[in-house]
Amino acid sequence: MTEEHTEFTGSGRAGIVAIVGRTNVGKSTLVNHLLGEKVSIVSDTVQTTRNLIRAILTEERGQMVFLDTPGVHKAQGELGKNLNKAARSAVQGVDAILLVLDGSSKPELEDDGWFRRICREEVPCIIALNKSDRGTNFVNAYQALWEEIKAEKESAVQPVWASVSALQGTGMAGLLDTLFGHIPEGPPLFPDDILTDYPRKLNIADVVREKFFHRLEKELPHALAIWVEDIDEQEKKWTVDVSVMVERHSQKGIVIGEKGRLIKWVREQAEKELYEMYGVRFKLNLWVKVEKNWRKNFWILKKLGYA
Ligand SMILES: Nc1nc2c(ncn2[C@@H]2O[C@H](COP(=O)(O)OP(=O)(O)OP(=O)(O)O)[C@@H](O)[C@H]2O)c(=O)[nH]1
Ligand SMILES: [Mg+2]
Repeated sequence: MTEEHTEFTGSGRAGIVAIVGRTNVGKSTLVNHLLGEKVSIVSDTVQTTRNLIRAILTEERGQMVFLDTPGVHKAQGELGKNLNKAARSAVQGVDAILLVLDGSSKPELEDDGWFRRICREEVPCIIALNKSDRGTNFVNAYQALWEEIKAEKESAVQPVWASVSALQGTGMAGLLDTLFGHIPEGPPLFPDDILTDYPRKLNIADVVREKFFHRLEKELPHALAIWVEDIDEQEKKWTVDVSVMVERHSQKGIVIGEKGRLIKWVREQAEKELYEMYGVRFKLNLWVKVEKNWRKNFWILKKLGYA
């Protein structure tokens, strides 16, 4: 860092960075890599992230609070619409925007939408072309699209472009330098020993949901909602009651699997990961319930934190 801090003698810079972009481009993978720890679930199913997740990075240069947002996607029903609204409103009041694109596949309508959105922003914008390990065939197409939209909107926004692979960690240090260069000086916003303020119940539910996503195909993941009812925190073991909601009776069998194999696999994988995250043993009780049309039920969405 070249600048001297005069007023603030603490640890440097502090700011909030919203990570936005189309679904599946690798926003959560990126935030996990920047933090060096898993704070947000990842899968190759669209709209994996359903809540806004705050991930907090504290180091010598200061503190950066990342908002990992649900990817914007053609809205399907109430849930899709709420996720899109959450993603769009996340950019309000932040210090910088990190727009993630998938440089290995061609621009889509949602990318166009984000370019139009950042055209109007007054805060610094950094554009990360992710998945560089898969090739950079479409980098020029994104840049051309940006120039076109910028000219059409007569925008003065000058984003910084970076090529990265969140999966392999390529370009991460450079990206972090750029981000630190664009947030203001100031004291940390959170204590320096916390990684996320995402509630424990929601995090446990997300870990379980991720395991299901790895095994379920097609539309079923979207019909699935996970809710932690209760956590009994004993010194040596935490026992957690988890509701697994599906929309139809036929889906119940799929989620449980033949001879209960699928749900057993999910339980074991989730227990293992939670042990690594929290350093305490977990016993998960998974209860499968049929809740017709929960995706359209405002109160259920609200309870799950999606509305
Ligand atoms: N090859 C490659 N795959 C990646 C990279 N980054 C992410 N992925 C994969 O892309 C898929 C989507 O990643 P996520 O991090 O869940 O994407 P997201 O943007 O958070 O998606 P939503 O939460 O649905 O908006 C996963 O299968 C990741 O493993 C990368 O740099 N290279
Ligand atoms: Mg995500």
